Amino acid sequence: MIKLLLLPLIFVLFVFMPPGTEKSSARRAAIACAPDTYYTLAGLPRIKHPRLVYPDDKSDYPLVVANDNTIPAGKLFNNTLELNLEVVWSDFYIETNQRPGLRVVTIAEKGNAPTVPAPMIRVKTGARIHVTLHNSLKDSTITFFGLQKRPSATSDSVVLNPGDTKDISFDSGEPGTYLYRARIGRWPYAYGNEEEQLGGAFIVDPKFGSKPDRVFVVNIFSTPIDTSLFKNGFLDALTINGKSWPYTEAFTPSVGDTLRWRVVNASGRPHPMHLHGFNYHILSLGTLLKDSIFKPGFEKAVVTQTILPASTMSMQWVASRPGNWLFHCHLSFHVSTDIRLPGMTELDQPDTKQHMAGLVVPIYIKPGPSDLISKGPEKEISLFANEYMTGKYKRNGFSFSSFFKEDTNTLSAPGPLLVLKQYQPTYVTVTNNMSFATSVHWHGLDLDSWADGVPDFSTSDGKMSPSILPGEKFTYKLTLMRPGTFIYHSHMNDAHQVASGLYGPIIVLKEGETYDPRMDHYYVVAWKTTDPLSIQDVELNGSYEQPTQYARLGEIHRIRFVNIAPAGEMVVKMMKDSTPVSIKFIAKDGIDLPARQQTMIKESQLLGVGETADFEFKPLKPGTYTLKFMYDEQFCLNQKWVVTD
Ligand SMILES: [Cu+2]
Repeated sequence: MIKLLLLPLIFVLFVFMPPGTEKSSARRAAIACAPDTYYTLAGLPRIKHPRLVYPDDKSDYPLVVANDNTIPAGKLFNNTLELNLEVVWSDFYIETNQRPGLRVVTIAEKGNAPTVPAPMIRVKTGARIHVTLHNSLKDSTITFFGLQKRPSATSDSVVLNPGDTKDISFDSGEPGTYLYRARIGRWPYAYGNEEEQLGGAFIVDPKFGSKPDRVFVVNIFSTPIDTSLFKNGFLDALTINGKSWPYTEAFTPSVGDTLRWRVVNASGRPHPMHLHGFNYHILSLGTLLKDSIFKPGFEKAVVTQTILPASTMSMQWVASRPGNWLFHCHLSFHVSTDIRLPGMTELDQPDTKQHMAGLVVPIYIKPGPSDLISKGPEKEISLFANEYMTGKYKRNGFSFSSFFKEDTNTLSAPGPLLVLKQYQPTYVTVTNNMSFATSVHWHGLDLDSWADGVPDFSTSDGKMSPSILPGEKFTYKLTLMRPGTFIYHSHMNDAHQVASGLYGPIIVLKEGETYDPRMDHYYVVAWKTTDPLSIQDVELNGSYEQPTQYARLGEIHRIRFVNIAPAGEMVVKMMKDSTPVSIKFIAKDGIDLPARQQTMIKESQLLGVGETADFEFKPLKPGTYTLKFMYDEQFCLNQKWVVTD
């Protein structure tokens, strides 16, 4: 029985977590600080493991080159792309070539160095593609996926036995953002194990070409290692275009630049991709073999979009304000320093405070004018960050009062709701009453970079968001450009600090609007630990069971959903008995959907970490309803609604 109950969770964990990272996070009682001992590469203590390589060791394998996806692979002859790809063993340095790396299987264009991501295939629609594939591995079969015409409902694969060479030809098919990938072994589907770095972009441009863009490919490698050798328990490489933060490519647009990005998730895990400080429009969402390009006017504006395994997104945004910003995966375990390879932290300079790693891209927008509007009287808010014990859990949480009492609910997660007004200049002073440093990010808000809360990084107007040390405080200025549902949360060692309770909801009201908690409801999903063992470890508004909600026939209730758990995607739906009831999807990430994008839905899209979504519920029949927040059919949180006339 226990096993049956756990099965859905095990499934959920497998799908959304890199193995090992959640456990290693849980073992860390406090934030991951750099150790007191620092090494040079020559003096670094070494672990002997067939997959771990050190740059000063002798190696017979070629060095992987990080592929920034600016140059398509192959050569075009008479509208046919001639491509020669080879699967090889290689040495892959995901931070710098002076730090530990991994021995992994990768793809090279014949005659060139292997690359991660795999060489980009990019042609115009109507082109033919002729690929020669070679498997140089002596003992492993390789299966290629995605080398076929688009769109397609069925996935073709090409299997190469050790030493095999094969030739295939196919038409490009329809324009779009796709991917191809290979796996070690003989497999019926495109992803599963994470023993390789074998995914690449596959772009088909329209006949007259695409506007200038950049292509990002996410790859994941993860293999277990004995915890007696390395306490994190896994050797991981989570990379964007072949590099891991802080060594990912930096972007330096000017104010006013329009950026078009294609994001290809070649990994087997979902990534909620979050842009700081700005919203972006989703131009398309695709898979290995099919792309959906949205018509003008139907391109949703968001700050976070979950890209599912072996899926793609293209996006566009305007760099409308100067400063330092991030585009990153919001899944805490994909940006945690726990995913760094052994020795990386020890090689950091003593004055660097790494609190992120993995899937993070920095954006440095050059000095220029700002698009922000602030007007009306100033508002000041005090927030205190506290630590306390509840049962066996060490918890943290925000409160309005400095006198936190553990036996009241006032300090527990989520932090207090901040009801703010559009355009009102709002100053929030955060006082750190905890024993470790923190920093607060105002997720989804358009604001000045210096107030964005990425510690020792967010910078503008000569000011910077600091690491707020124990006993210290810092005042952030919030600018509130849009009414909607937002989040505040720690942006320091997220996997630990967010899971321990340092998060809360923000509602921004339109000018002149008032907040009516009887009609306007927020639901914040988070976890009690980084390692939940049952659904009771998932928190909805800080607890598991929710009080019954009451509504009258014909009333319009607003349901605001916030996902700030360390990992996992949920759907929201309303049921009456066992039948789904339509609710209206009205806003995403604090951005009202234009009327033509509002839809009546029986189940929301998957909403991942760092996503918010608003719905309207207008009951038309009396009776008992259930509002459901679901990881899957069994693993879900419910709230009873009683509707009377
Ligand atoms: Cu991710």
